[in-house]
Amino acid sequence: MIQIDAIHLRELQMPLAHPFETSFGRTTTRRILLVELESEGLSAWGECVAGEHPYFSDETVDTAWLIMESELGPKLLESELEGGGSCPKLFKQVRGHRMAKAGLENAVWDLDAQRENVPLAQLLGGIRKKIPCGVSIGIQDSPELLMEKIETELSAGYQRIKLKCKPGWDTGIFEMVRKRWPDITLSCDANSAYRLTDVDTIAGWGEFNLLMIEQPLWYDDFYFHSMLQKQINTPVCLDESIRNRRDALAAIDMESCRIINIKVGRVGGFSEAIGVHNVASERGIPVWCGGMLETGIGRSHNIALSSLPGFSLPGDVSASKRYWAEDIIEPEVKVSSEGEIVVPTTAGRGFAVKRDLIEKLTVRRQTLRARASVMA
Ligand code: OSB
Ligand code: MG
Repeated sequence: MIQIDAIHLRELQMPLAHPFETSFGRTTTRRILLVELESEGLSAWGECVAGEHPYFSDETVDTAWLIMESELGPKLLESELEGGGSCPKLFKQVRGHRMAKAGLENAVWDLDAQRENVPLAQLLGGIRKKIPCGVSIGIQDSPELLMEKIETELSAGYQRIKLKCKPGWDTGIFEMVRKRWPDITLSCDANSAYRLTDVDTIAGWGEFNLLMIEQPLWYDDFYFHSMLQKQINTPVCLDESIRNRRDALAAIDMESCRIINIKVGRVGGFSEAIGVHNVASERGIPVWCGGMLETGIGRSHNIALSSLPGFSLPGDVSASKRYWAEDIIEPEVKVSSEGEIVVPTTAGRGFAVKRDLIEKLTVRRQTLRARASVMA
């Protein structure tokens, strides 16, 4: 049984190497919420992927901090755990706050992998030795800048290019990109920027041979995505809408999508991510691992998850240097010229943390401790 002695929460302020723009806004600096668990002399890490603003999801760094501190942290410290898989039941009484839950649960999985002396990927049920990588390219200041970015990423070896899009940065852009690169694997992500009345525009993208269109409609919708999918040939991929395994079941059953993006933070932790992966695999729906501009800690968790058999499409998990001047782990995450990341084979996450750098970047911290057991 696992007993947690202390939970250390910290917030880091980290400037992105390049600003990242989606249909909901531009991010230049990330507020990073890290969880460190202390247990029997071991140290395990998790990253809560909530953003500064409630734009991608309804959580923020501040709500996640509050919920971890006041609700989830105390539950974790009071309990004996079998592993990360014990967390969903423990946290069940708290509704929502899935990114906060994932930050803690994923750290417990890391701890368990260290205790068992196995790679985190193996503990999760992973089988892949290498994972295929794609990139998500934000909306740029000009089409020319976008073309340069794509050129750079293709030269680096990435296997799939995903373009962020929105009305006004869509059809013309796809046309330009396809003219220059007729055969690359290309997809787009609208982050809910369209409505069902845009069906003709979206159907028109059929000529660009997109691998998928990610989350075109409302962030909380299955029904209208199902109406849309029936009217277009390109597969819809859901991101924001899929909160858990049941959502995946419903979306697949309604044919709201033909592909699913799994983000471990969005679904509340590794246990639920495996659940989504399993129901999708059983129904022949390919999945891939999404990203949330993570540091190396969240990134190492994404790599481990991506090693599961159903992750058959290139994910958004890419090299550290695309995001950070200096990542907080070592070695940093590297992508080969074939566009692959090697899954670590050492115990736990497989990447060491740079404690000095983390200290330097920390702007807020708090420690929660287990109540000392009463001595007889
Ligand atoms: O919708 O996948 C998304 C980043 C922040 C919020 C939402 C999304 C993204 C990305 C970037 O697409 C993925 C990454 O490179 O980490
Ligand atoms: Mg997305």
